[in-house]
Amino acid sequence: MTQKSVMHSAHWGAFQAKRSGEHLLIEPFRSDPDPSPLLQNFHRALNHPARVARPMIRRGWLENGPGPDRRRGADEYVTVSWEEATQRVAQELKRVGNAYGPAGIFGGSYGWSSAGRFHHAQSQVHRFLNTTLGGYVRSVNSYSSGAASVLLPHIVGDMNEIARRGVSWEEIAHHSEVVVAFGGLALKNAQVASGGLSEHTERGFMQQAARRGTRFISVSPLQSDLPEEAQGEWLALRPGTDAAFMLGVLSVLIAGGLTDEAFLARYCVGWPQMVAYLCGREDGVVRDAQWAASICGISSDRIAQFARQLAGKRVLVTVAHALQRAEHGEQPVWLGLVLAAALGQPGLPGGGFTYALGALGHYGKHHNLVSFPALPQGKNGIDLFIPVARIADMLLNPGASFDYNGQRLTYPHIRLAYWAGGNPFHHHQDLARLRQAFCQLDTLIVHESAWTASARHADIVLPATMTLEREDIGGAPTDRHLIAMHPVAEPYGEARDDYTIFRELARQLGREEAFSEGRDARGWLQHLYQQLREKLAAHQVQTPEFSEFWQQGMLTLPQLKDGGRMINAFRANPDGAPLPTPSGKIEIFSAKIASFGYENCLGHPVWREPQQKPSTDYPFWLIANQPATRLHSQLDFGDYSQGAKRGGREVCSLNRQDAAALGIAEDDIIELYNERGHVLASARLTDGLLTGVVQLPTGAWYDPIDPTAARPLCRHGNPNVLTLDVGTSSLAQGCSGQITVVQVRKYAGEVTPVQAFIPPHGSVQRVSA
Ligand code: PGD
Repeated sequence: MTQKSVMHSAHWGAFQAKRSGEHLLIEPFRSDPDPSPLLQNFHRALNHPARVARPMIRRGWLENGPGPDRRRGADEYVTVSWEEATQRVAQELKRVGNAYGPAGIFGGSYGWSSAGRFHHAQSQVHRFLNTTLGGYVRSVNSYSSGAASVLLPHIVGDMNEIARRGVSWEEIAHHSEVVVAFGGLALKNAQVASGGLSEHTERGFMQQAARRGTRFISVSPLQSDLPEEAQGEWLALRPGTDAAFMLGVLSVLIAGGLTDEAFLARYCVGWPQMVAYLCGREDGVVRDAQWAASICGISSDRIAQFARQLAGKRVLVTVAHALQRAEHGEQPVWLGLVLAAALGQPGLPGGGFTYALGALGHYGKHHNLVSFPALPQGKNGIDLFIPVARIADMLLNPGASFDYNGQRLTYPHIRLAYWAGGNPFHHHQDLARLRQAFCQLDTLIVHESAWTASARHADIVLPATMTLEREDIGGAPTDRHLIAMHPVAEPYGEARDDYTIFRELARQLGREEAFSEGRDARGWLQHLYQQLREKLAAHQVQTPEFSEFWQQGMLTLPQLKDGGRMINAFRANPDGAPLPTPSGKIEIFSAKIASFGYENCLGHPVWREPQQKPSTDYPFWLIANQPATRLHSQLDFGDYSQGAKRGGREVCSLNRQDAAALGIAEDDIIELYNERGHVLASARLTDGLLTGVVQLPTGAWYDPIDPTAARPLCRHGNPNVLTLDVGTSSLAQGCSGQITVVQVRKYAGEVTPVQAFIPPHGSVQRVSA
């Protein structure tokens, strides 16, 4: 293994890396103006004791064979050879495949995995199951944008088109007068982008816009959602009440004659129905500023002032992922679009509606001229799917029917789940319920590089390499740099890359040629790169041979200057170049959605009170948002993530006044609890959030004292112990884990150290690389 510094890439940045003893020395990519501190999480990751070193099988599964088992999550592991592990996996796949067909196998395998186009774990799982077993039950949509990705095509167009090509950061810097960011524009979110992000430019664009005079207004319960660079205003509202606030704002605009009626008549359908709802003609309830104030906690005067200042300005409205990751999460996204339309802004440079600006480093950027070819997935022989966040419902209720986007679907009976590149015990809600769900399976197989809680619930754990231990090509559709990802270290212990694991399994299933097409990993990289060259050559763009690219470490790709393309084209044409909606216009009222007859998602946007709201027993809102010190749960054992913990525990922010009333001081260990469980965290007192609100980020590895408890206690600080596992609505069935309600107290029980990073009992503790 070379000791010279080589190029590499992660979801949070490109970099040069080289080994120095047990450490990794990292230099951020030279063209990155604002590299992410998340790179520090790599420093000591390669040989961390939390790595999975050898194939492991859960003792209960090994001794009793496949079948539902309540010991999952609380059992010992037995080390086995790769030969035995792959034989057992192949045998079990054959058994399930023969007995139940692909309908018995869940291969959704949700998760962000790692950067690298070829070794992308989810793509590898899908290709493997399609080419060897004829398919699998899949999942659709994401935990990020479950509600928006289903809603937006009905009312304006494809979510990715809106988010990535809606309005560019350059346009904002040059044209926007007001940017209203529901859920803010926190830079911690824009520092990551799936596939890689070689240049972090959001901070610079925000500074540039603010200098020119753009007013940024963040509407959020958390002050930290608006970076200082934006020099903006914080409008603090109660969690989950943005829809009510927006309805109040619309009422003020209507009452003041400040709506753009010509735009609404020409480019939208359904404004009259919206007005009828606001004015009380629909159901007798007038949704004016006073009505909104009583729900969202912002005074009616402030709502009115806010509305009036927007009129006549170039206004951009953006709604963060977080708002739609909640019960009725479709509503604030829809209303954000309606607000932009009422102001007549969609399609004007730097104005209108954009979805989730700043939520990922992809958004508000330009697309590459051509995309990097994806690993072909093969053909899935069955068409059975679930909305991704309904996994526990599916496993607990086989045969039950459910609603989704106008369809009545049935949960299949899953016997085997295959996971690589995701951590359900990070991403899913109500973890005690998720454990029960996984206990129903005959077999759970997980490929992991570290002992995450998901690995600890698996029957068979196969050790996967990290990207740093293999070669790949890093790239993303909105990143102009293609990175040759050189390996920095030998694989840890006996770890293998997912492709090598699947190729061996395919061989044992008699399908190696179908899976591999005769290529090794390098052969695939050359093949995919060659396809890219051909795509570019069709546009008269010449590129170097693979060997030259590999040696140079990087290739700059041509990009399209495509901000706002779809919406701009739509507005440029007086007849409205049709949008991809049923009417060809912005749908303030959707006849299609209305035809589904869902009480929890009507034909136009509304305010619906969530079932979770503060009560005497659970008086605090808990915001469980994205962490600032790691990507989701990845490398939670890394230096940067660990450096922000206190006593090894995650930090929970609460308002000083609430803390005083509860007798809680800075650094106290506090307990957050509700009907689903208990979580410990270290208290941080602040004035930067509303009273009645506490905030605990996601991503601390689940560390239950008793994993089998009905209401487990996580001593590390994983908020998904507490969140409710319920879909956003019958329309999208998205994840609603952003907000829940809890009680908070100073922890009075026995304090034991966090054990999340110690491998489970019976497994090998450490292997030198
Ligand atoms: P990660 O921590 O990124 O979380 O959920 P996701 O499952 O994506 O997990 C990826 C896992 O893949 C890691 O454990 C990593 O070790 C493993 N891995 C990485 N590379 C490889 C590889 O090459 N091979 C294999 N086999 N494994 C690999 C994220 C999800 O959480 C998302 S996207 C969102 S937006 C949601 N956010 C929230 C939220 O805001 N609030 C709550 N309450 N809950 C959420 N859950 C969701």
